[in-house]
Amino acid sequence: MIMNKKVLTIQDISCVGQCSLTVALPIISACGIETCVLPSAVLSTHTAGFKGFTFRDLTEDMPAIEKHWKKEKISFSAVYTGYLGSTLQIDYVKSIIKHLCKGKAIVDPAMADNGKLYPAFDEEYVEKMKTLCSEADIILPNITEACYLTGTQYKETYTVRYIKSLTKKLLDSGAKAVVLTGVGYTPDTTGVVVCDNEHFYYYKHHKYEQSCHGTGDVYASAFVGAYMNGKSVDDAARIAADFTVRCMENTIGDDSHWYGVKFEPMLKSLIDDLS
Ligand code: PXL
Repeated sequence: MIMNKKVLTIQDISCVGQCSLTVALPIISACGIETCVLPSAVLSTHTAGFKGFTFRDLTEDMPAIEKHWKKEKISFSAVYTGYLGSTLQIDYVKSIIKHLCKGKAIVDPAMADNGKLYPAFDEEYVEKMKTLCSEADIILPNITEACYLTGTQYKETYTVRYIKSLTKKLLDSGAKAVVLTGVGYTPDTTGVVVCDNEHFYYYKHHKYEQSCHGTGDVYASAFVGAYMNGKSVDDAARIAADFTVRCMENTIGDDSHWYGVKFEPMLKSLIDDLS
């Protein structure tokens, strides 16, 4: 019998803004992987730059959804979580992972960037996110999130030693592997660190002066797509980095597209990288 891989991704629907589910669903599907979704919340737009957005928290729906899936004997080859709607929701997400995930739990603790938490989150949420990360097989924080998760002071410039101590703290707290994004030691480079208790890998690439919103979600989704295609964590991290850079190159200079990256024309190049 053919067992197709099926990923469940749990994150919000920002109706407009090119992040979270509207990015994860097309990218993972383009990688040839069946993608099931559990929306954590529905927002009219994302929260970074738009004012007056609506926010409907879907926490209450989650236990009934899990119950129905259990009844239907539905399970997933992996669960990938992103921006979640509430602290209580994190408990429901853990239950879904425990009962319905047959493979890896991949957690993007999407909650902060550039030294600051996103508007919807507070310290209580950070504490709860720590517990989800400690149970994950792979976590994909940026440096800001890694600092919040480990109680480390955020720095804009840092040494290899600082990064190694950050990743060690994350591994010590329970995550089996860490993919740390946005790590650059010189002004014109950035990159990604992949490590577990046995190895440490660094992939460096060009850094653009302009940052683009939503690149964390594009990166994590491409990582999941590549990883579910059988790529190693290192290779998936590199493929996702190259894809994200191409998406940025396709977006920078288009000021009307300040809210997200134009990833769609780049999907073919991601598919080509998987072969
Ligand atoms: O890209 C992360 C993200 C996802 N979802 C929502 C957001 C953000 C970042 O600001 O606001 C709703």
